[in-house]
Order: sequence, then structure tokens, then C-alpha cells
Amino acid sequence: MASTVHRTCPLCEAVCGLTLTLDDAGHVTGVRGDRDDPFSKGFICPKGASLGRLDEDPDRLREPLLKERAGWRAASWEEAFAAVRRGLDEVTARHGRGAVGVYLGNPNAHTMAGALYATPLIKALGTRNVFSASTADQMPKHVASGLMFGHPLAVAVPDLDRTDHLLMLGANPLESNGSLCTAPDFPGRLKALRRRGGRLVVVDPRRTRTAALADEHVFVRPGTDAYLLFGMVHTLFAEDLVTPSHEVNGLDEVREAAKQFPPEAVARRAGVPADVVVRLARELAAARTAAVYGRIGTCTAEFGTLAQWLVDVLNVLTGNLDRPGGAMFPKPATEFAAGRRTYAVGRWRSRVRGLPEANGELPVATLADEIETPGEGQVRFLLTVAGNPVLSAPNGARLDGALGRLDFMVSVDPYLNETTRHADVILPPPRVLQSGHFDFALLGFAVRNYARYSPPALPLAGRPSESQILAGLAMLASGLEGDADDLDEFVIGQLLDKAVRTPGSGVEGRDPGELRVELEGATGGERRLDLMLRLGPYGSWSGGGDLTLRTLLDHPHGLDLGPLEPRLPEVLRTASGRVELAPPRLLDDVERLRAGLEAEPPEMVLIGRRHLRSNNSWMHNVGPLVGGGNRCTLQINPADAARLGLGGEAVVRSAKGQVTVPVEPTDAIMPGVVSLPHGWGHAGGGQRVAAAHAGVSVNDLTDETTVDVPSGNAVFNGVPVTISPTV
Ligand SMILES: Nc1nc2c(c(=O)[nH]1)N[C@H]1C(S)=C(S)[C@@H](COP(=O)(O)OP(=O)(O)OC[C@H]3O[C@@H](n4cnc5c(=O)[nH]c(N)nc54)[C@H](O)[C@@H]3O)O[C@H]1N2
Ligand SMILES: Nc1nc2c(c(=O)[nH]1)N[C@H]1C(S)=C(S)[C@@H](COP(=O)(O)OP(=O)(O)OC[C@H]3O[C@@H](n4cnc5c(=O)[nH]c(N)nc54)[C@H](O)[C@@H]3O)O[C@H]1N2
Ligand code: SF4
Ligand SMILES: [Mo]
Repeated sequence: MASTVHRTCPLCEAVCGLTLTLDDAGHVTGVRGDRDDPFSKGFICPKGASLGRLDEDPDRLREPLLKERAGWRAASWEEAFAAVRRGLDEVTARHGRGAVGVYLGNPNAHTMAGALYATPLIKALGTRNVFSASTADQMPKHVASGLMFGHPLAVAVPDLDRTDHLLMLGANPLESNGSLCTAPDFPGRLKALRRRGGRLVVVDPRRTRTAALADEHVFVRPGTDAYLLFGMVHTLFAEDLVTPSHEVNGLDEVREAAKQFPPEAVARRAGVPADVVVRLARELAAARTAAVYGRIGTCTAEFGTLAQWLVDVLNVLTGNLDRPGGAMFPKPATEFAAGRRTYAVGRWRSRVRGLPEANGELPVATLADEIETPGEGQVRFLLTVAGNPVLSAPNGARLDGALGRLDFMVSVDPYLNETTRHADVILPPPRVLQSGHFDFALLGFAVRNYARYSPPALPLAGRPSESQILAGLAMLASGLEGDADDLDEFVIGQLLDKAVRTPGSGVEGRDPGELRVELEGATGGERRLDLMLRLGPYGSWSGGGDLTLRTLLDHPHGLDLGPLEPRLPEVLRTASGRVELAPPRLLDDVERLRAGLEAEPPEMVLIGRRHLRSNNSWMHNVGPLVGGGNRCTLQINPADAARLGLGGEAVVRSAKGQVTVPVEPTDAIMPGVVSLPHGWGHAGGGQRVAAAHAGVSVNDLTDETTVDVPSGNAVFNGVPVTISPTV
């Protein structure tokens, strides 16, 4: 019998509700937007509409693969785990835990397994060689938030639905559907902003679809947002337009620092005329409410953390932090109050290059160094979970070589691809529809408070869930017998013990055993979700409301928890109890920025690009999502193409490598800048459709030796390149 299920789309940060129809064999026969979802209201994009195709891709692995001399062999789960145990034991017996490394990719932010089991797994592995896609992405935001607000997850998002003025830098939500700003139907929300008389200004080296929708598009030279933003801060002080809404520390230091960045000086460097810099600042200050929002274009850049810091400095200086219509802190249902602690970055440093730890991990830009460089602590065993760093990390080509030299590698991934082909064992997670879904991470960045849980729509049919795979690895690594349930009980016990000892938790002084029996859920993961919901700000135990897992199960379309509300005092975790506007660590980096003011910009620089029907490296194996306009081409200004005498293809060279790629002249991109999307260059051997649309990897050009200094984040935008015709 055909059935209908309602689920959150797990493919991007917009968390759209989907309504799927399944036939009696469990095949997806239709996907549409869930009109009854109070947040997404029926919105869907082409990727969501292809979820069934993706989920049933015949190239997805259904059983573990073991690499043997003769090639790949399908194996049972027992065999596969036994092989992992042997590999891990051999390496650690000889070289200790310091020889173990782990890389966590982007989909961990979209799975319950990633949210609930990655941390115990890292603890069990007992290593500091922890890497993730975060240092190829948003780490600068975490570092800036950590230093300013005391918590790396205290991320202020633009109050999209109420703001009168949105200044957006380095984001293209019409293609990406938004990031660190969870907003299903981002395009519709931007159109609504304009319809209600609001103003949208987009700063981008390319006139994107988002820029085309805006009231104003400002070209900026790649990697120079921090200059532009400092020029605006300078203007606010110079024109007496500073009206902070809170008592903050460091106002004088910021004023002093900004003196070095007058609009005329930054204009030269950023390629934005001085009068525009001044006007952008005045407009921001004059708007009834306004928000500054900077995303990946500003993060994966040489001054990523400074840019993220200045975004919020502007929000503070114009009185827009933590007020409706400004930049606000969401209140997610699974947040629960932690004690005050001091945020620190660089608590330890990477072995080879001395790059700083941030949020407990090391920069992916130095993963190859750690694998290649001999000595105590050299990574010889690597576990990758939901990641494809060969295509996603800077200088992925070097990493490709390094992975081949590991003693042992394990990948948890549904595909045999450019990264997992180096593994000795591949452990495939089950289908999306066989997994429960709750957005632990993304709902903390949502522009409306909201929660939705999707239980598995199909039974596991003999396969382990991804949670069970990660828990199994954690148990194996800690040398314990037992399964996921044992791990979950342990974690639940720890959380309950802590909660009953925490003043104001709502369960202070109660008996953990009694609380434990109240928890519901078909799996340990569901019970942990129930616990977090109950202790969370709307929870039945915290006194904030009556939310439990049961409530969410009773609301399969999701639950609206209201508009964002001011709550700065609740989220602030700084030792001073105030916003730290001028953290010393960031002031230190200002000197690096100032030194670059006079630098002569390279003649041609490279930036990235996203396309609506793609998602990083792993959706190119679905026919309807590849081809058409979704191509791996080099966008270049027609004047540059003519000057360089380019024909159909061009050779792009950087300090690290070269690629040959079709040329797409377009005046949408500013002169001196070229753009290539990432996630292409397919050569894994396990994705037949992707192989037919291989393209080239932009990360064969990007440079792992340049990073954003405070965060160690990779630099993908503003990479110097030279371009020549093919001969
Ligand atoms: N040049 C350049 N490079 C970039 C970027 C850029 O803009 N320009 N963007 C960066 C950004 S923002 C990011 S987030 C990174 C992404 O970096 P990665 O996370 O390393 O790369 P992805 O392509 O997202 O790879 C995801 C992997 O997870 C697998 N997968 C998919 N679903 C699941 C699942 O449910 N479970 C498991 N276990 N595996 C799954 C896929 O098969 C794939 O192998 O790339 C970064 N790299
Ligand atoms: N369709 C699709 N959606 C996705 C993804 C995908 O690959 N495809 N990836 C997902 C992931 S992992 C992430 S992190 C998000 C990212 O979401 P977004 O941040 O919205 O990502 P992009 O669409 O790459 O937009 C970045 C913009 O920054 C511009 N830019 C480049 N360099 C600079 C610069 O120096 N300064 C400024 N001001 N702008 C610059 C680029 O031209 C581009 O338009 O998207 C997510 N959603
Ligand atoms: S916008 Fe994102 S969440 Fe919504 S349907 Fe598309 S991929 Fe899924
Ligand atoms: Mo990302």
C-alpha cells in the first residue's frame, strides 16, 4: 500500500519540510514541499525534489567494502568491524593514540548520528588529530563569536522577516539556500523584505542571482571585506553615528583601530569607492532596523575572522545586535544552559605548522602535513566520516597523495569516491529514509524558533543505523564491549547527573533514576533527544514549557516556537558578562590587516561558486541534478577573456597546481576575478553518473599554506592565479 511520510530535508541548511509518497516496496514515488510545515510552508528546491533519486541511487553502497590485494570485496558488518579493530590495534600498538586522526565532513551537521555520536567517538579515539569541514567553512565565525560573546555557537543571525535593511556579504542564498542562517525559502523572504519597503544590499565580486534581486550590488575585490567593513566602522565613529544598544567592553580600542582604515585607504584595497563605503555606513546607521550578515565568501578568506568580527561590530555599533529586525540569537529547543567558562582558541597547536586549535579541532589545511611528516604524532590511521576532503580541502591533490600513504584508513560513507577510495574499509550508512532526523545544529541558526523531528520512515532491514555505526566505532576504540544502547545509556546517565546538580535546571535535586524512566523513544538516539528537549528552554523539565519528544511526534509537520526574541544576557558567556568588542587576539591580527593595506593586489584571483542543483562534492551522481547549466566552468569577465586571448578552454595555474577548464565569459564577474565551483573533478570510481560529468577540482589550485591566522581556516577566495589559452 502506498504511504505518505513527512520529513525534514537533510540536504542543506534550510531544513524544508517534505512530503514523500512511497509505494509498498518503499520506493519514493513523489516528493513535494510540505505545505503544513509552519516554517517552510511548502517550499522545495530541485535537490529536495530529487531526494528519492539520491536515496535510491544504485551506486550507493549497501554493504561494507574491504580492500584486498585483488581489489574491493563486499563484507559482512562483523568482518568489517573486525578489520577496523585490527587496523586500529596495529597502528596504536606501534605508534600510540597520537597516530590516529579523524576527519568529519559536512553531512555530520545534518545527521543525528553526527550530532550525537561524533563527540563520544572522538573521545574514544583519544587523539587531538581532529579535523573537519568547519575549518574549510565557518570556523572564523565560531572564533569571532567565541571571543566576543564567550561561546562559539552564539551566532547572531539576521532577523530576516522583520529587518528594514540587510547588508549581505559573501553569501548567495538564491543558490545555497542560506548558511548559518536557517531560513527555508530564503529567496521568498528576501523578496518579502523588499516588498515591505526594506532595502537589500549585496557585496560580492560576482553579480549573483541574489545580487540581481537586491536594491544595490557592490563589487568587492576578493578577500578584502575586512577592509570595507573597517572603513564603515571608521565612518560611524568619524560621523558620530555610534549608538550601541548594550554596555560593551572595548569601544575605545575599536575606535582607535578603525582610525587606520579611513574610507579613502580601504577603497583602493577593496575596490569599493570611498563615497560608497561612507554611504553604506550611513545607510546602516539610519535604517530603523538593520542587520549585517557575512557568509562563506567572507569566511574562507585571508582575513576571515576579522571580517566575521567586524560584521558583529557593525551590528553592535548601530544598535542592531539582539533587537527585533537586527541580528538576533535563536533559542533552539535542545539548547540547555551551560555554566560560564572562558572561551579560548589556540589551547594547543598543530604538530607540524603550529596552527591553532579551535573548538577542539585542528585546521584541515594542515591535515596533509600531519600525515606526511614523520615523527611522534604522525597520523597513520585516519577515520573519515561523511567527508570528501580530496575534493573539499585546500590543495586536495596533495591530500590525495597523502591518504595513499596511510597505514590504515576507514570511511563511513555511502559512496566509493575520491576520498573513500583510499580507505581499507568503507562502512556505508543506511538510506536517509531509514534514519531519524533532528537538526541539532541548524536549528540554533534559524530565523524563527522551530523544531521538527522525523522518525525513520522505513525499517533498517538488517543494516546498522549510522548512529549504530559510529557508536560501534566508539565502543571498539575504547576497548569496551557493547553497542549503541550502552553508549546512549552512559551519556544519558552523565547528562542526568549533571542536570540534577545544576541550579535552575528544573530537575535540581531529583533522582536521576526516576527521571530516566520518564524518557521515551524507540532508540537511544530518540531518548537522548527526548532528554535534551525536556531540559531545553521549552522543555517539560526546565519549566520553560511542555516540550518532549512526544510533542514533536504529535506534530509531524513541525512546531513553530515563535519569532526570535532579545536574549543577549542568556547567551553571553564572557568572563566580564559583557560583549567584548575588542578581543586582544583579534586586535593582534589587525596589524596583519593594516600591513596588507598597501599591498599590490594580484592581477587575477580565483573565487568559488555554488549552483542550486549541486551540493559540495556528492550530488553529481543524480542525473536530474547534473548537466544543463550546472557546469564546472571558469567564469571570467569578457574583457579579461579578450585580453588573455582565451578560446573555448583555458589553463588556470596557481602556486599549487593547474587545471584545464571550459571558459564562460560573463560580465557578471568583476574584472581581475575568475570563478570555479568546488566539488568537481570526479575520479573515485564508484559514481558512474558523476564520472560522466567529472569536471576539474578547484582545490587542485587552492593553497593549503595560506590560512586565516586566528582560526586556521582555509582560504578559497582571492587565490592568485594566472590564466592562459590552451595551445
Ligand atoms: N574551493 C572550495 N572548497 C570548498 C568550499 C568552497 O566554497 N570552495 N566549501 C567548503 C565547505 S563550505 C564545506 S562544508 C566543505 C565540505 O567538505 P566535505 O564535507 O569534506 O565534502 P562533501 O562534498 O560535503 O562530502 C560529503 C561526504 O559525505 C558523504 N555523505 C553524504 N551523506 C552522508 C550521510 O548521511 N552519512 C555519511 N556518513 N556520509 C554521507 C558523501 O558521500 C561525501 O563523501 O567543502 C569546502 N571546500
Ligand atoms: N546549491 C548549493 N547549496 C549549498 C551548497 C552547495 O554546494 N550548493 N553548500 C552548502 C554549504 S556546505 C555551505 S557552507 C553554504 C554556503 O552558503 P553561501 O555562503 O551562501 O555560499 P555561496 O553560494 O558560495 O556564496 C558565497 C558568495 O561569496 C562570494 N564571494 C567570493 N569571495 C568573496 C569575497 O572575498 N567577498 C565577498 N563579499 N564575497 C565573496 C561568491 O561570489 C558567492 O556569491 O551553502 C550550502 N548550500
Ligand atoms: S532548500 Fe535545502 S532543505 Fe530545502 S528542499 Fe532544497 S536542499 Fe532541501
Ligand atoms: Mo559548508
